[in-house]
Formats: sequence, C-alpha cells, structure tokens
Amino acid sequence: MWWADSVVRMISRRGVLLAAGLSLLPSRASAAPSIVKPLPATDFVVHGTNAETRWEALRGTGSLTPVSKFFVRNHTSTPLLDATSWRLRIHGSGVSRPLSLSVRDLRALPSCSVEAVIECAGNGRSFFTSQQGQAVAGTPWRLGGIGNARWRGVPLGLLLRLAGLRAGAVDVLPAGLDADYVTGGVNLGRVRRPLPVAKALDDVLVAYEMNGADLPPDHGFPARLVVPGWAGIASIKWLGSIEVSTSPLHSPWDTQYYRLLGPAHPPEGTPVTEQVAKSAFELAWGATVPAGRHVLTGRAWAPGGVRRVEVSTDGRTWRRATLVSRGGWTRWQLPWQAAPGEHVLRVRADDQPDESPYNTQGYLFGAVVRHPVTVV
Ligand SMILES: Nc1nc2c(c(=O)[nH]1)N[C@H]1C(S)=C(S)[C@@H](COP(=O)(O)O)O[C@H]1N2
Ligand SMILES: [Mo]
Repeated sequence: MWWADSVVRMISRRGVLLAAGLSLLPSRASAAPSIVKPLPATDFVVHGTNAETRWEALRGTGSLTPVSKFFVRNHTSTPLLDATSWRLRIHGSGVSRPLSLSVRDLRALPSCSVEAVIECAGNGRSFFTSQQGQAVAGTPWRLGGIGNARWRGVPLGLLLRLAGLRAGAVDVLPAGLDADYVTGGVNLGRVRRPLPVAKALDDVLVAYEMNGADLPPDHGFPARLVVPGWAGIASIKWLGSIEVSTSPLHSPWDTQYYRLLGPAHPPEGTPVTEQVAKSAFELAWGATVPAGRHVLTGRAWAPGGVRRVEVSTDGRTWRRATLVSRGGWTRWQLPWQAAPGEHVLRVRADDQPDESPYNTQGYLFGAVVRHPVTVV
C-alpha cells in the first residue's frame, strides 16, 4: 500500500507499540497529526484537522481525483483500524435480523461501483464573507472541499434487506469509529448523522474501494458510506454501526450542525440534504499568468448533473464552455485571450445565482465565485 509508510510513521510518532497488528488508536494530544497521508503545500491548504484541495493541482488530472489530492474533512483524527477485527453492526427496531459483518463478509456480497463526488456542505463557505460581507461560523473553505472518485461497495439497500428491514423503518443512523467529537467542553459522541430510509435504499453504497484500491485510512478504511448528491457529512467514514429505526433518529449532526439557520429559515432551521450546483477554475486563487492565448479549464457539478457551463472573462458577457467529460462532475474548457491587467474570472453551472442565501453556519454556498487573476 502506498500509504503504509505514513501509517508506520504516524504510529511511531504516537508511540504505540505494534504487537498484534494495527488496532484502533485513541486520538491523543492535539499535537498528533489528524491526517495520515502527506499534505504537500502544492496540493493542499490545511485548515486545522482538515485539508482542502488546491484547484490548480487538478489541472491535467483526469476526471477522478487522485487519492493523493483528495480533500480530507476530519472532526478529530484518522483512526487506524484493524481490518481483521472490524465489524459493521446493523441493528435497531427497524430490522428483524441484526447483522454483524466482517470485511470478508462484506466483500463476498454483490458489489457495484459508482463515480460520485463527495463535497463538504461548507465548501465555498469563505465566500459568504469575502463576496457577501457576511460573518459565518466554520472552516473557511474556498472551493477545494470536494473530490470525485469511483467507489466500489455493497448497496446499503441490500444490507438493509439482508438485515430484515421492517416496513415501518424510517431512518438509519450510521456512526463512525473515530474518536468522540468534543467541542466547547461537550462530548457529542461518535460522528453520526441520520439518513432517511428512502435515500438509504436509493443509491447509497457501503464502499470499501476508492479509485480501484482499498479505501485509504483518511477516507474511511475499511468501509465508509457514499451518499451521492448529499452533503459530505452523510458519507460517514470508518463505519462501525448502522442503527435502523421505526421512529425518527437524530444526532447533533442534524439538530445542531448541517442545518440552515438564520432569518430566512424557521426557528428550528432546515436540514441540509442535497448539495447545490457549483463550478471552479483549475487555477490558483489570485493566479498570475502570462498575457496571450490560454485554454481555461475547470469542473462544474450539481446533484442531478450539469447541462450548461458558461464563463465570463470580462465581467459582462458570458460564453458557453465546451464540456469535456461527464461523470461525478463535468470537466469543461474555453479559450481565453488574456490581456495584461487585473481580471475577475467567473464560471457558472446552469443557473448558479450571483448571491447565495445566508445561513449562520455558511452551508451550501452556491453563488458564482469571482476568481481574481493577474495577467502580466
Ligand atoms: N466518521 C466520520 N465520518 C465523516 C467525517 C468525520 O469526521 N468522521 N467527516 C464528514 C464530512 S463533514 C465530510 S465533508 C466527509 C469528507 O470525506 P473525506 O475526508 O473522505 O473527503 O466525510 C464525512 N464523514
Ligand atoms: Mo463536511
């Protein structure tokens, strides 16, 4: 495994003896690195326990985001789990035959593969402040809190049926095996977020492969949920259990976080489910480029796919970009004759608005981003 070296480094840094293979490491002092894989500054901007992909680093890569460049969003630290003792429990009032599955059990079941983006609900959050002058709470991502991969795994619907899903089941609650999330002195427990049974039965995977190889530690080894089209928080990593219930389930990740709160919403807020359309240039933020002919490249994405991508290089007119490939996201390109000076480039997927509705935690930023570029 390409990541084996960093795992060994991480373990020796944490001073844990490896007597009987890898085991679940409790997260220690905050000095311990949260993310296992290397985070070269050319590919990532690090925000605390999270790392966002630099868009310029995607130029020249194919449609799938290489694991080495895929963003990481960790509430605490990547746990190093032992695949041989790992089990996925499916239990609760909504199933008649609770299951406990090993990695081997999971891999023996019929699998399928999907190409899908995983995107943090807070992707683009910093633009609420920099473009709209609004203060919002949370990690100040630009647009790099997204990646596209081919995921292989077992449809969650199949597992629920094997567990004897009851007709009256309404919600499932997948929980991670990473450390409890403690914030402001309060322990909120395992990272977990309820999902309606209807979505669970639709297109959700319990994935064990990413881009044709075992899931790497940072992305959920040995298994994670992949919930296409929905906010990244739904795609629980390091899956340990899934409760299925005939009554609604909740956790702080749907009552306190990942809920749209603010003047435009009812007092209890609106849960975040589907993501919104976005688009980005494969260019550094504030890039400096030589004058002359360029081919602008980028990607656009939306839960139902993107039909049209338009680019404005003059602040007034829009030109239709050529769509290069489709899949989890749509790659596009457009020629640009760059004249010396300061420019603001804009790209929009379908009907992306100029302003994004405010919410206090800055979720679902969907407005057209104004990307500064200097031409010399
Ligand atoms: N167990 C667990 N699952 C998790 C998280 C986490 O911290 N713990 N973060 C969630 C969030 S907020 C996002 S955006 C995605 C990020 O997936 P990635 O790190 O593989 O890019 O994982 C989700 N699943
Ligand atoms: Mo997220």
